[in-house]
Amino acid sequence: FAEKVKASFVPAFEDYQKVYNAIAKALEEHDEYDDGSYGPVLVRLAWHASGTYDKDTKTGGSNGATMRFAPEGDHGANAGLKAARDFLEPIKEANPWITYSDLWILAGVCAIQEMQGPVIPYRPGRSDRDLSFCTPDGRLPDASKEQNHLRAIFGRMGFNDQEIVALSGAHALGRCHTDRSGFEGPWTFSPTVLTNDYYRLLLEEKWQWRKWDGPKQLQDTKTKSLMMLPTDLAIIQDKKMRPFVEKYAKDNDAFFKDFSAVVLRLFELGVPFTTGKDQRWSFKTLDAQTS
Ligand code: DDH
Repeated sequence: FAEKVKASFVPAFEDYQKVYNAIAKALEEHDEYDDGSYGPVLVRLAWHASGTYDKDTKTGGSNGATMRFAPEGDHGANAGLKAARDFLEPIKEANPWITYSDLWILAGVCAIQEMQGPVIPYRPGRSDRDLSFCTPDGRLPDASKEQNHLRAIFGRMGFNDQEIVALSGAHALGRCHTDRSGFEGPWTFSPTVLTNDYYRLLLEEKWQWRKWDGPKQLQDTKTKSLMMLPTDLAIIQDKKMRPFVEKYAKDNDAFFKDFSAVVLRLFELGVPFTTGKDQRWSFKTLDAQTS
């Protein structure tokens, strides 16, 4: 009988749109956090859940939500992401049918769209797995390194130079926290709105190494309020990557198009979908539903 009850509820697009709306409303309600939004940290949660993927062993990726467990939750790269997981807990409780792994990715999609980014098509199909599926530490990028490290890390996920640059534009959002990564400050003046400002500022501002006790990071000479990581600098120093930075700095539409395509791929790495690529959904933003 229990099996029958379970089988009788097959969530459809409308059910996921409802969860999307619940996340979007919670984002609006909790504007006391950080720069006024949990959006950036939700995007980072979805990225760190996905970015553990290894194409050779087909391990890691967003299927499993294994960051719920130590050791993965305690990996240095994941410091601070408990804030994002806790933010989503009431939504999981109200919608117990959705898996954590589908919920985290839906939250990433929702946060990007609600922060005025492009639509990220989505399909469910991730299942939660136990701690034996936790990935080893060291699969996510180290911000103190340079382009060869980026190529090794993102190449392992299956991404090329253009895709590394397109993904990096997410740093228009959010900030670094000294009690998380050790770095400090935002990359842009509007850290809760997705724009191509990350690329524009990277090229147009003058950057110098910050004089402080913390880890090596850059600051803009004009306002000294913005930051760049060594890995951010690497994408303009690299001859092959820099043209993509220039392209996205000039053309926000091109950035949005490529960002949507590459984030979609990132969020689907390693997921054994039973539905086809033609069955992805596009959620409506809260604004689009009320106007
Ligand atoms: Fe990132 N990122 N990221 N990042 N990231 C940090 C914050 C945020 C690197 C290091 C850091 C991506 C790529 C890279 C976001 C999204 C994405 C912080 C600061 C560090 C350090 C954490 C803290 O102190 O709270 C490095 C290195 C790379 C790389 O090598 C390319 C990608 C691909 C994404 C993505 O989403 C597609 C977001 C959003 C944040 C802001 C989080 C927050 O709490 O605010």
